[in-house]
Amino acid sequence: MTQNPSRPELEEFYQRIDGHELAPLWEVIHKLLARQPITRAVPHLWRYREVRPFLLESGEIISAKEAERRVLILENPNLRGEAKTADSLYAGLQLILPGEIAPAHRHTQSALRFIVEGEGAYTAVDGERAYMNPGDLILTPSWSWHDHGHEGSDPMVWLDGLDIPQVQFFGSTFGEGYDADVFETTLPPGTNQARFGANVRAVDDLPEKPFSPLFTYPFNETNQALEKLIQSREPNPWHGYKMEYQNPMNGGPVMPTLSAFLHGMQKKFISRPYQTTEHQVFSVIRGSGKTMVGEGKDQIEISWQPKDHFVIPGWYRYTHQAEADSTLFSFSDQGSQQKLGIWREKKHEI
Ligand code: 1HN
Repeated sequence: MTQNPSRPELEEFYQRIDGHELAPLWEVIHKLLARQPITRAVPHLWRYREVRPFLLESGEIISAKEAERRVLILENPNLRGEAKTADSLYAGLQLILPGEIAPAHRHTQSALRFIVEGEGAYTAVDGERAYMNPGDLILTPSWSWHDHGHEGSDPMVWLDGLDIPQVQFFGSTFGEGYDADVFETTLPPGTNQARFGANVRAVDDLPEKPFSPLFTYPFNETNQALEKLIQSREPNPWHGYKMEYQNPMNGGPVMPTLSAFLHGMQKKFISRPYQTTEHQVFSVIRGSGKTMVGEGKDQIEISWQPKDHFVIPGWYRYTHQAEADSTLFSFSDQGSQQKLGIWREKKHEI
């Protein structure tokens, strides 16, 4: 038996096993046991003042119905062509114009919408419309029927967050269209909010699915919760004020694969450096600031304004610096990673 084999000996062996669909682990094991998580995505900022004109132009080129969904994907610079914003997350900005509809369909991917501008459009989830306003969060869990319509008078834009790469990983990507463009309305608007958003529950409504049964989280409520939190205590050194949108059934993330958060940072707040294995996409609601991502010569500065969007891939060290009183929304795969037991964070002291 030969120990310390020469390269040609190894290559000759690899060639012989190659035809049998076998490969040597020892050539790749270092990549599988990397000292740091290897994300393919890189941090990136999409400035709304640059994206918005293209979004409006897309409205002249194609209708929402023809497009199925008229969306510009926020595609990670290092994952072009893959419809990914981070390794595990998809994000896009969707435009709907007055009078348009986006037809009913359902799919295995779960989605959330965070409203960026406009009013008068609705998302219908399993037969109930949720009329949307800026800052509202709307959920369309896996396999729920959903369509969008717009009864207002100005363009409406929202951020779509989906778990597309996660579902793709399992090879479970599929969906179907509905026979009609619009799913029948069976419940009046506000029913879901009243039934599941008031901290009371019908005694025979036990959790059936691992999704929040509440599909609308209006900004006037979540923002008030954040404001009251800010008035009631000191900020968390790493997060400022950070609240998670919860599934009222169990206090957990809104959907198994997607977690959603609201962040408040007061003027001049600087967060201590933080790392987490989850991937995060941010939507700026108000204020302005900088997020420094990475370390040393690789550090990049993400300078954000309202309606800007940015991504921080997993394990990048970052710190937020608020220049004005600021409110941000984010979504991530935290819940998904926690269920798999792989989520970690590192809180740096300075
Ligand atoms: C989808 O259903 C929507 O319903 C948006 O608005 C984006 C991206 C990929 C697959 C399905 C929507 C989507 C999507």
